[in-house]
Amino acid sequence: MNETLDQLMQSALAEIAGAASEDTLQELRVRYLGKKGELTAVMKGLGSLSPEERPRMGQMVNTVKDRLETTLEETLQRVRAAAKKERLERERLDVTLPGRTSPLGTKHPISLVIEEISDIFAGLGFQVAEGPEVELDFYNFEALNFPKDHPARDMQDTFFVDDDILLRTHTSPVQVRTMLKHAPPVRIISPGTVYRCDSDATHSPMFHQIEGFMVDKGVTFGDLKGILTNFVNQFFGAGTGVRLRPSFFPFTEPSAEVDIACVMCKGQGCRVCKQSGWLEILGAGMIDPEVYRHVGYDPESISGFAFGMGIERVAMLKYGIGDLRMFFDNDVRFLQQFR
Ligand code: 2NL
Repeated sequence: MNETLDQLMQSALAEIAGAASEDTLQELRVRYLGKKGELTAVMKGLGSLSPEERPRMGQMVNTVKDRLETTLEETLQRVRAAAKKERLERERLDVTLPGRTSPLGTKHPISLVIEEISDIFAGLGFQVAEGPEVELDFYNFEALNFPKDHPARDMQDTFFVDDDILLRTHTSPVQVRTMLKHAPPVRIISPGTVYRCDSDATHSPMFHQIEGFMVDKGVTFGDLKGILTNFVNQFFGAGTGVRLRPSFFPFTEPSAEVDIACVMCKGQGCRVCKQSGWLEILGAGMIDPEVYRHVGYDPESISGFAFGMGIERVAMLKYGIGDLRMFFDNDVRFLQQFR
């Protein structure tokens, strides 16, 4: 055989034999058999040989080419098999191991309290209603008899989006929307997120509220007291003391603050109730005729009561949570305790 061709073949075979990876083999294929490869160059040189030499040399080149191709292919198979074997030994998979379940999250305590309160009022004939958190001034203030210069309308308390558009400061606008849509009798509670421009250890600019109202023929202050006492006894435990104190709200007349006997000391007096034995949890009252005027109800033929409470406050009392900020820190060690 031609000496240069033989040398070429020997060095190619040696290099192929020493290749340990697919990449190296690919590089060698290009180097010898590629378009600009060394053997390809020899093939291209055949044209310059004499007609007598050409067939013999051509045949030799082809033999070398076949040999290199076969060897490359065999080596490739071997390298691949070795790599696979190595991978299988390294990546052990025990198919008999139990599967990894994705950990289940927990409901947020605020959601749990909203659900529990909603369930209690559902049992008393109330339906749950929801509404937008970005509201019109009319539903949030005007229809609820808040005078134009009422301090709650001030920039200090309300997040305004525009002159007439704001983040609702309570869920009462849901009640207004309901009354505009449905004639009495109606019994609705509206839980949800509300916003006030206030932020310190005991105030979050985003918090939660649940409001409720009932309007029908002949609804009295006695119904208000009965419904709310029933709720308190279901939520805080049978026999929890309830007390009503006169108060004021723009949208109710008369109005009352509802206190419960302190859940910590059972009315004995402690730090939580500031030694009074009582905790304020609700505001309530008979719906003011001025509200009925805005929603087209006839105050001469119907009457009703409404109430509102802060979810964070009752959740803190029920679960003994000492700091409002716990609700919004998203610490799983806190959140996982509520199942
Ligand atoms: C509180 C007091 C209250 C209402 C909310 C209400 C809604 C309509 C008409 C009349 Cl549409 N009243 N809601 C009434 C009295 C009190 O909330 O301290 N909330 C945290």
